[in-house]
Amino acid sequence: MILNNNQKQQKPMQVDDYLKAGKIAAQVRENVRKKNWVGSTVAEICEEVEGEIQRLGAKCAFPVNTSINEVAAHYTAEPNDQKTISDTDLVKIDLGVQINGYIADTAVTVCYDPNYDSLVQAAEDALKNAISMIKIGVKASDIGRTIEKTIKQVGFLPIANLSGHSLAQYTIHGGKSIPNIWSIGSFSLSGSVAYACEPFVTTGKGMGFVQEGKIKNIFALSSRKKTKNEEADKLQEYIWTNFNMLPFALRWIVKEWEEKKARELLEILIKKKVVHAYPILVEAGNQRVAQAEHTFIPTEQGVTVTTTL
Ligand SMILES: [Co+2]
Repeated sequence: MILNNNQKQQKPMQVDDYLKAGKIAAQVRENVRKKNWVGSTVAEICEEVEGEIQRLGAKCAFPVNTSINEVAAHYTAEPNDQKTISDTDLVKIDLGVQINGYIADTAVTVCYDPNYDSLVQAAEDALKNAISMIKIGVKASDIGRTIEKTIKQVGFLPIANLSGHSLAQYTIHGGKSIPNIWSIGSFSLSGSVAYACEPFVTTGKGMGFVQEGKIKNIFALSSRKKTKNEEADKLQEYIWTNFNMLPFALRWIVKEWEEKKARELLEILIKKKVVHAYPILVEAGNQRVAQAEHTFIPTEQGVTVTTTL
């Protein structure tokens, strides 16, 4: 998950909450990895995974992303979305857990076409090699170089315009990016910040970058102001109370508002620039994309990966 909602870190980080969120995220991710999702709808996947996060005592930091094949990121199920996983699909399931706004962001790619197992492996290897070089002071550009090298060595391409990111309380993108390629204008990792590293990999036939698609089904508050529409302001208040500035899905508001009404009110909030709608991100050459992701905090000796069991 990569959304930037322009919030800056306000408080010192709470390591305990990061660790608690990370454990829950890891547990849920490993259950996702083990399960066979063929025949499941994306609505079923999202609801099951989000339900498990809540049963384990945490909140979702964003709607579960179920991005299929050439869709790299930012697809979540519409209410009752009947899109179904087939026995040749590759699905990136990206999930976020938060405790008091401290976020664990992690992802796994499940793949039912053996021809693409190596693509998934390349994403996992790139993440592993990146994590193994991290400690306080390491340059983000050097992490990008390692990710790029790992992926290109096996004939695949990193997605150049998707990157990992710093996290902050109630903020998915804390302002610093961890690139998936070598890039200029770097910074050094701090021991008092949590980051997510998320290599995305496509085939040698891909373009190696993503473009915005037409579909938008993830939203987040971008400002807070009155709209002169009482119902829309009520929805705005509901979003702020329940999700803060974090992303949400239409699925999460149709419990309180009838779907047609919810869509209307959301449209008003988008027009008034109170809510931002995030488009899906699609590989520019329409090639399949695999992803792996962990959240971590750098230390003097190395790294604490919060999203491990
Ligand atoms: Co992320």
